[in-house]
Amino acid sequence: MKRVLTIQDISCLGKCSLTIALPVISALGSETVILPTAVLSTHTMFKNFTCKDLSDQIDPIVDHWKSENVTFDAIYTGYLGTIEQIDQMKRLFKTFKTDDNVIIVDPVMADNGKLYPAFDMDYAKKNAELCAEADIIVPNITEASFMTGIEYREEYDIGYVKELLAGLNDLGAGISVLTGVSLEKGQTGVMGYDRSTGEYYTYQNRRIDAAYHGTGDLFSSTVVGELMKGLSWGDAMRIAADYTAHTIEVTLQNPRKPWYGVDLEATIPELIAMK
Ligand code: PXL
Repeated sequence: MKRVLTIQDISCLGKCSLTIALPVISALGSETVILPTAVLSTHTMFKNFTCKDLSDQIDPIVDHWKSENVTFDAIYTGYLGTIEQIDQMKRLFKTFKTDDNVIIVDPVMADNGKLYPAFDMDYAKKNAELCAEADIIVPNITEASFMTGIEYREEYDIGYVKELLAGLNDLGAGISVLTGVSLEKGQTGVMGYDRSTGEYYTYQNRRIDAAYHGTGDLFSSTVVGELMKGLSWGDAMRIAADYTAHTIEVTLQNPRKPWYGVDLEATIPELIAMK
């Protein structure tokens, strides 16, 4: 069985970060090891959330695992809280990176042209440094624009997407995947660039007119789980995009849908069967 380490916050209520990564990656058949970076009462789209930073636990936990000779087939980082934590991730990567394992960085910090409440431009620049050390990065267009310094646009063509991918490639990651890329009206999906082959990958599916929190985490966690099953990165992206869209649709059909996240519990059985 593959072993995945995922490092993100625990938002106790809200369905994002670890409360998505843990069920999804486990359901896809990998042992999922978690390193919580903070405990929040809810995700940061609620008002008055509490937050206990766990930075002081990260290095001792890494040291303990090292002393136990623990190894990981994948290391996947999502929402991190501070610049210091990004430095801690760099140390963690150095400790656990091997020739065979894969580092996936989702530089969670922004969407729809805006940084999330906790972050500023220094944080965005620091995230760009972390992306440089990854095998695969999965920013959305907003995050890519903050990290590359390329202007954020709501209306764009494939030329703009390629410009962003070139900027991401310059950061240094192996495979850069942009999420939330809409190349045709009514469609949305991903476009990626693989530095080792010079090839682009594009996948579009139907665009659903609803924005839910945590769907980026759902996408990335699915990619990680599918990669661990041995799928190519292109197939992993396709399944993750389809699964995310389907879960949003199922959530919209729930008359008692919560505003703060998608009903992944309803769709996990289907995810397991997706090919
Ligand atoms: O889904 C990304 C995410 C993860 N964790 C926390 C968040 C967010 C987005 O706002 O607030 C705490």
